[in-house]
Amino acid sequence: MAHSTAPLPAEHLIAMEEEWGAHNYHPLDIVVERAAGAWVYDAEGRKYLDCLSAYSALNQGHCHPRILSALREQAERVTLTSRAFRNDQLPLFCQELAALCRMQMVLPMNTGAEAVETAIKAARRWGYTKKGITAEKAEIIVCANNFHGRTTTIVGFSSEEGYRDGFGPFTPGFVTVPFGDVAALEAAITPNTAAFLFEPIQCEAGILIPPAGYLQSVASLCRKHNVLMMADEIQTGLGRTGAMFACWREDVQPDVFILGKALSGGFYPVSAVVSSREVLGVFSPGTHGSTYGGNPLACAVARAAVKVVVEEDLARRAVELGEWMLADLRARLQHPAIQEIRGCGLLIAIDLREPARPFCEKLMKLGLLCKETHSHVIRLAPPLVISRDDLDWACRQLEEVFR
Ligand code: IF1
Repeated sequence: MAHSTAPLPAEHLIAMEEEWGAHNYHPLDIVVERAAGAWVYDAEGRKYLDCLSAYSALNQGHCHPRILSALREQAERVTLTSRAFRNDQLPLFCQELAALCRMQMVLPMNTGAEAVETAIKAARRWGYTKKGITAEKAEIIVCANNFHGRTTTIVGFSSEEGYRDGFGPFTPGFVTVPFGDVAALEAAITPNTAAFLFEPIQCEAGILIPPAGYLQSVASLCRKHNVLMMADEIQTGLGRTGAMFACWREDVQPDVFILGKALSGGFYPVSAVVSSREVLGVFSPGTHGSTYGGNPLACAVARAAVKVVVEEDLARRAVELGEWMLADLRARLQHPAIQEIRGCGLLIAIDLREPARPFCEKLMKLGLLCKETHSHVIRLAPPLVISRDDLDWACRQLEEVFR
């Protein structure tokens, strides 16, 4: 039994996970065994079109061959040095990512939440050392219905009770304003405000797209009051919304980009804070770090993942396929349960008047994987490498479910 014989049946694996794994998720009961591009396969040989893409971590598709070979090659040379020593991938990763973002400096971490935490630390230190905020008084403004991760500090400023309940006490220093409301933001700014942390499109909140001009107004407010504009583009960045970064759709360059997910194309957790020397320069040796952050394997994988986004022109694919899909769905789906269909690039929401989960379960049976968000929204975010034919097939399955 020590060697792989017959694979365990799906029900067995599910029971095992329920017994031995913590129950912090309620996944659909498909046990994925392998995947390629936009398709995933279970052990019984059934195939499913992935319209979630691990929440946009798989913009490049599953197991992209170029990223895979970068991973393989690097894994055979050196994977981890720790930052106690230098490695030959980190400088290239930093230079290439800074150039992509039109920024000056990169601070690599691993998960999205860690990058958000890093940006919070940078903003506070910048507030004290550059803006002159009184010690311990720095405030960071965040939006209602935000999603920035799961650490205690981050869930502390979540407005979702389910993310917070039982995890307090929380870190002070955060102020909440409604998303998309410029006047509320201006009213909340005080001399102690170090930064405004936001998602350009609120994904977990239900794919909420702010009013046109919002990001421009936020940028000028932040400039006027010397407040750092910190865009969490962990989910919206790297092509998803039809531009390299969602902020760029409004020609806005924030002070800080926070990146993760597709930065490594699904192979390995890589995140980063990308900003100016003025902001990231607040970190001196010993003031921040991570064992795995900036390791050579992560950097090699991320360099390849970013190259794929650029060279395969994934942002352009997201615009073209997204516009087509949105129009197609609006024309095809006429069902009383549907309140609105909206989207930006290949980030599309079907907003329902009733719970979305039963629809997601029906779609799974038809071979289409997606995930509800905020109970009433079906979120569609296929890999950006998906073909027009596969996308057309997805639309037809949706038509079937909303017949
Ligand atoms: C889960 C949600 C999505 C993010 C933004 C930071 C992070 C995330 C904008 C943290 C992470 C993930 C986490 C994952 C599910 C997923 C999610 F439904 F929970 F809200 F995508 F919409 N900023 N989002 O979207 O990044 O630390 O996870 O690497 O189950 O918590 P992370």
